[in-house]
Amino acid sequence: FIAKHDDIGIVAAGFSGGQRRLGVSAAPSAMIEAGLLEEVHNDLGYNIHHDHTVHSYTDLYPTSDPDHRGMKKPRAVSAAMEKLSQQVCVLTLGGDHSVAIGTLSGTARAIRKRHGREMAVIYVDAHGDINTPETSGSGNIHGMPVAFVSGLAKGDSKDIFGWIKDEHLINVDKLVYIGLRDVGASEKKTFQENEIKVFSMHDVNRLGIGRVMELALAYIGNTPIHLSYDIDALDPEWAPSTGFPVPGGLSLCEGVFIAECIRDTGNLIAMDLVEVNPQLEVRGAERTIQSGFALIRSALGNRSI
Ligand code: NNH
Ligand code: MN
Ligand code: MN
Ligand code: MN
Repeated sequence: FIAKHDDIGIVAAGFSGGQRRLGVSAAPSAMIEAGLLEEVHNDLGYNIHHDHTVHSYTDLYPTSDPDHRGMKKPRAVSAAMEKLSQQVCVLTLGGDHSVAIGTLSGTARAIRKRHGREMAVIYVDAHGDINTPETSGSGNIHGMPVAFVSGLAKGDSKDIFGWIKDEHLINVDKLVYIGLRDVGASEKKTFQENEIKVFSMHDVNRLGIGRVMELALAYIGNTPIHLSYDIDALDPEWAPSTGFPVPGGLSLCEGVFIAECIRDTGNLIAMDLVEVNPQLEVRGAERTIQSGFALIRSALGNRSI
């Protein structure tokens, strides 16, 4: 997959409508200004396909978008993610994690069409992101992407996630979480009822990240992998500039190791990097941006030693 290719599509999905903090839409431009495209081209050696546009998808926002089943901005998020789903790219720079509705559905569909296969998803996050509109306390759709793309949450009309068809769905049997430490009671129930493979921070601390990756990759087997990386999986020490930081997270070293192990499988087909918020400058967003670079470099690059 990407490891054997020298072409890479990059989409800047500066979408922030899945939560209520401004600033997360500025992440792609902050990363590009910090030299991301040059690094991917010059240092990692890829041919970049990029439209030199930061998509905010605000042109797709409807004039009226009242809450629906508790969801905030349901039509705006739905329309934006329907569009992103059609863009199907190797690297997607978010934006908040609602962009995973677009990226996961788009990659799942493409892998079905091109290879007749179901893909695996490795979801690295402090949070479960598997609330349904009915179980969400916040109504923020960035806490629901996995529910929508796995079919656990159903859409309604076409303009409220009704565009998500079977061909877009991911299989929860091929889903692995790493880094969780802030999970709601109903999310926990969903994990148990659906026997979803979760490596929480407790598991990382108990087993060590080396063993966690062995188990995670053995569970998935030889399958194309979509890596959806929420920067808040990292400890706030390494990623302070994010909307919903949770203490007790992955060290940068552990976070990078996850990306390297996935890269080494040769099965990585797509990656999201989301929830960097350069406007939340706890200690200067530079640290968070550099951590994001390290994750991307490790997922896409070759071993330096
Ligand atoms: N679980 C909370 C919610 O559903 C928080 C989600 N926030 C995130 N997810 N940053 O990664 O609203
Ligand atoms: Mn080319
Ligand atoms: Mn998330
Ligand atoms: Mn998160």
